[in-house]
Amino acid sequence: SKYIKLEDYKVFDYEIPEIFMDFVINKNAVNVTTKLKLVKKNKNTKNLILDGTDILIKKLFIDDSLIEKQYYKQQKNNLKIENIKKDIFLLKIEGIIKPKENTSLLGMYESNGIITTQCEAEGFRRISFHADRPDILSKYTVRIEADKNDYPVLLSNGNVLKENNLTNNRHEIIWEDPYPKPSYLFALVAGKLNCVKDNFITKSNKKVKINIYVEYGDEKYVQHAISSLKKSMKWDEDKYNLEYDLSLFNIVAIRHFNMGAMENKSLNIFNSKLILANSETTTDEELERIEGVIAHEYFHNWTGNRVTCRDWFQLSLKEGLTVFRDQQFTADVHNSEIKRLDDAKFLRRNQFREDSGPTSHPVMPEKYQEIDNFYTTTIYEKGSEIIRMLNKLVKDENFYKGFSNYISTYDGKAATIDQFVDKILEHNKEIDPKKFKIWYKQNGTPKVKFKRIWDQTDEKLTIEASQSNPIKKNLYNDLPLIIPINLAIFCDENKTIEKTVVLKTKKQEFVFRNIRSHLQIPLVTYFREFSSPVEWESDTTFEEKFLILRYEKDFFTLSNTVKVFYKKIILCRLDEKPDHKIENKFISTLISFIKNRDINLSLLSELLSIPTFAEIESEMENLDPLKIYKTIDELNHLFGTKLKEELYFKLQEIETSLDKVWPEGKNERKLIETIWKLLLHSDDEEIKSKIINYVDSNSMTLAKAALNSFSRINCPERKIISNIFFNKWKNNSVVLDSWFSFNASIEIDEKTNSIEKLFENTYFDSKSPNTLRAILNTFVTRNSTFHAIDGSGYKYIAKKIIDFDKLNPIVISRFIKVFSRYNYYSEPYKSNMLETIKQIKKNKLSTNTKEVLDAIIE
Ligand code: HT7
Ligand code: ZN
Repeated sequence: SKYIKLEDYKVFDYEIPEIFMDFVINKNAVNVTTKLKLVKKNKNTKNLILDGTDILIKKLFIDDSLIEKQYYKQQKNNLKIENIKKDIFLLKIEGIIKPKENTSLLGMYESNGIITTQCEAEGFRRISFHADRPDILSKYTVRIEADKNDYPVLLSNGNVLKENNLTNNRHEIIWEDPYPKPSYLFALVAGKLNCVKDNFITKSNKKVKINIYVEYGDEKYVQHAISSLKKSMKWDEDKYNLEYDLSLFNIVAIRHFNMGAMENKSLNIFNSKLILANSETTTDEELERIEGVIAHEYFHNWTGNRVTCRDWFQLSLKEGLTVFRDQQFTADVHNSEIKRLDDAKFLRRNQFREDSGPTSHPVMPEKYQEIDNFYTTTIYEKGSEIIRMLNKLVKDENFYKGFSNYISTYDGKAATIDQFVDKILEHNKEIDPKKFKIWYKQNGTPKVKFKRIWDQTDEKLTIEASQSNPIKKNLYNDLPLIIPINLAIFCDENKTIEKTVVLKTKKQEFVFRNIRSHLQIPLVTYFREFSSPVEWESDTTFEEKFLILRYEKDFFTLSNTVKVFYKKIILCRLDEKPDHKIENKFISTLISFIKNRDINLSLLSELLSIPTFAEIESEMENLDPLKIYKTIDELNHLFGTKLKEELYFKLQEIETSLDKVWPEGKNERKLIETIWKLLLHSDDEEIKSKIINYVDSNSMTLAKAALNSFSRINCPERKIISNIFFNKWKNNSVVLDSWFSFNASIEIDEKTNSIEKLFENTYFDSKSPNTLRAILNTFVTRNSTFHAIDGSGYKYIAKKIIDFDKLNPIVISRFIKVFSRYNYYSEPYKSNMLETIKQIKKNKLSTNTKEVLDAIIE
């Protein structure tokens, strides 16, 4: 079968305790000589099959004797050696690879003259032959040799053992990594890079050298990355008692990179946009994200590297856990309530969308074709939510004890999700590990229903809860999950009872006694702090929801309730039946939020933000996209007009804080973006001239806020500010991507495809996934011409998909999910989309993209 299945897992026939690699970098190719120390474990085999793709074999040796050609067979993706008599031997493979010809950004490739590697998940096999699976852990020694002018910097994992000058202006360096690691954590970088140095003293007083390598000229942008790294190192010591284990930590910034970053042992490689940052070039949100990703990759040193995954079905063991840790970190160093709100929003918008569509899968999938397609928000963010629930269920003391136990038990080994959960639940009597693990096997978003039964005389409130899963195909989906529910019972304005209850069966009753309430029926809010990754339904009326907006303090619940109102208002308008009563009352509530001087301004910005098309799209059925865009524009206009006075007042109040240095002033800057957008949509000319001045601001947050607030405002000023931004930033490729994105959002008219000229722009770099994503993702989520009624937008994007899939399958197989909800669209959009998908399918596509397409139309 074309699927790799979890149930087929078998240990490999050999162990590879040591690897010696020799890289000779020449002009057009790299000679790679690998010596694998092989120890046979399966006495019944005489064969050895290693993975390997696009490697030219020059010679093979076993213990220095040449293997004649008839004893080995090279196929497209592997190498088979037969009749091996020895149990322990050294296999030497001399191969040649061509990084300059590699556009996939996997294995070894070149980016702006710099040679770099990306081995996760299965890229190592494009560098050398290997079992290339995460349960083979080896000690690596690596020699790199290259021309001194072209490649002055030569990096790999671990410590430098030796450095020498050679003849012909060449040099060599030998790296040794003392910690056994799987092949996906191997890395090599060679090129002209400048190094910014710093250091960190660990809690046991060890000095760790920090070196950040960037292209010449970019040195001035690395201070944020350095301070983020040092914060992360300290936090991991304080929170998890985990100390860095080597005396050198390198980070390299690379322009052409498929994902955010990679946690290679002691040599993290980052997409430049996640290293090069300061408040002049980077928004507040990006600064926080960069800090979070640097932390994430650093935290992998223990959760992923020292304890790794047995197989790729366990991917969430390292990714879910490390996301959980980076979310905790950001919550600790910034505002935990806002962070929770942001994480819940992200999950609901992205993971719920994925889980209700054709590519829905469990956090521990049962099968896959291309593992690269499984670096999903389900594995990462839902994986993190599951660990958050575990933490909540066993409480902090047990959680951290279990965690430490997990680390010490599996240090230097490859582990499974089962083993992790067992360690956390080891000393717990209330939670059955077997039942909890169902979270990893179900797909789809579980749904919980609540009903209140109020007995005023007995002062007894009963809450009936039931759970179900909308997806029936997966047999595990019929089993009940263990669901922690944070709830609040509001008896009146001043009396609130907060509780965590645990739903363990399909139906359950929770009884609360001695409830004295003046309300007709006590008001209950569920899943406060978004305590479980589920959807829910309750008997709360809209009248009561207005009360929630008065009584609640929990940021998530407030923002969720506001979202319910926006959705209701949008739905009524889509039905051509605007509910003016609710609209007016809701607007009055928003006014009281604006007038509340104590409210967190980031939260206020959240409450005042009308949902975007992408948010609505992920939650609706029978979608009419053009109508949705129109309704959202109308609402921005209406709310901007009705809230004008209060918004102007708030604007004045916060303007003095705009110049503060991040993280100071970030809430004010976030709010100003929301206010600008609303006011601009209310046809306010005064605000227009005010905003334009900020496009040139020395705060990128304000500059981009100014630029983006014009995205859907068709006026001559839009072109002017776009030009100002372009001319200022055209030589900074990281910043310029925002300009590409802004322009991809602009609708000229319903027929004109405004974005083709972006691909023709001299500054467009077709090899840069960042730019490609900036244009494509924005066009499909923020530009309604994508949904042109004649299907031309879909056809246009189809062509881009086919072209770019040849260059970079990882980027395209992710992007193609834009068509995954075609079934939720109304006609003619649905048929147009389906037709487009079928047309795309007729082309020769990468296996990555094909697997996703097959899921979309079975
Ligand atoms: N662990 C890293 C994943 C990753 C990746 C996966 C497939 C292809 C390219 C990739 N680059 C990085 C990043 C992380 O989650 O930390
Ligand atoms: Zn990760």
